[in-house]
Amino acid sequence: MSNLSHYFNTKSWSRRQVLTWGLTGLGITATAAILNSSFKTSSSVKIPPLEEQNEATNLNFNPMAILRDFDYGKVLQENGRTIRVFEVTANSSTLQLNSAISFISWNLNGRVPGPTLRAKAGERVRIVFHNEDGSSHSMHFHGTHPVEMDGVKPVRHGKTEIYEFEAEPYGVHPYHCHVAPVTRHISKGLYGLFIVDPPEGRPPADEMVMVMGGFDINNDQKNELYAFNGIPNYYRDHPIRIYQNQLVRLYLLNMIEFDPAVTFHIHANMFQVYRTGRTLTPNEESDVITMGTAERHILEFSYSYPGRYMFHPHQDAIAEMGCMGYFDVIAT
Ligand SMILES: [Cu+2]
Repeated sequence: MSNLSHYFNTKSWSRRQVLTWGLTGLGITATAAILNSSFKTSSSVKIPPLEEQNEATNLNFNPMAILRDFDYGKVLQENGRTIRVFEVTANSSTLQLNSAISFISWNLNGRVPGPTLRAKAGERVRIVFHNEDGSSHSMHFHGTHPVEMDGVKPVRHGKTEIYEFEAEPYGVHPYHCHVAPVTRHISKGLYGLFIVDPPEGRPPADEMVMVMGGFDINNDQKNELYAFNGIPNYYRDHPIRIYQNQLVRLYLLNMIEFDPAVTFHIHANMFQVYRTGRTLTPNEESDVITMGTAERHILEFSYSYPGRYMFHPHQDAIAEMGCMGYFDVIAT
């Protein structure tokens, strides 16, 4: 089974889900035909149970949940067209970055990075963006779209903006706030990934998302802390469990401001690189890849031997300031 099952498998409807979604409402006049909108893993892929990894935290969100959380939106039929609708809300919240440092983030749907929005190439997507934060923000998507949908116009507190366009081209695209100063709006947490799947899907894999971010704690235009998925050193302290000999597909984005480029490196293994997610066959193989800000790739790998393996940027100073994690490879 490929990723297409996420879009076409409608068996997953449950009465409860339909009721829940129906009550949520979108405030949009449409004939709501809610198709599959939740993440379903291919039956041939095994994922270690999240419960075992979900230790009590005082965080607003759990980076372990963010890792494999894909937002497929809600599918509406409107005037004979299929539209995938996403709801995104900007707000502020305090992140406990470590035991000593709390940081007022600007975020989307209460998390840093924002939700991983996912659609299939050619689908119409509608992003309903509510700004509940005191400052003006916007959502600017990479990928192709008309200028009206480019998301550079500030959306004021209390306002809603709708961005609607065809999801093209397939690949891995960042989105981020584009209100000046953009460095500040991004480094405070207003960014995320927009995955556009190729029509034919990709082979089954344990799919995960990592977004690299930096935090400028003291407004000196430099980062004092860094993180994969919002919380410094989270995956160092809570290794990501994966299974031996099972393909991992990592959607990786660098959204670190102030540092021109970083690398990403995995230990004791090589990965296949699909640059910008724009290919179905790998462009190259390596164990370290360089990304400027907003560069992103799909990396695929599997581990042959059980054990704990580090991953981190090979700018070791950045790794030592929070961008550090482990894969915990479970014997099968
Ligand atoms: Cu902003």
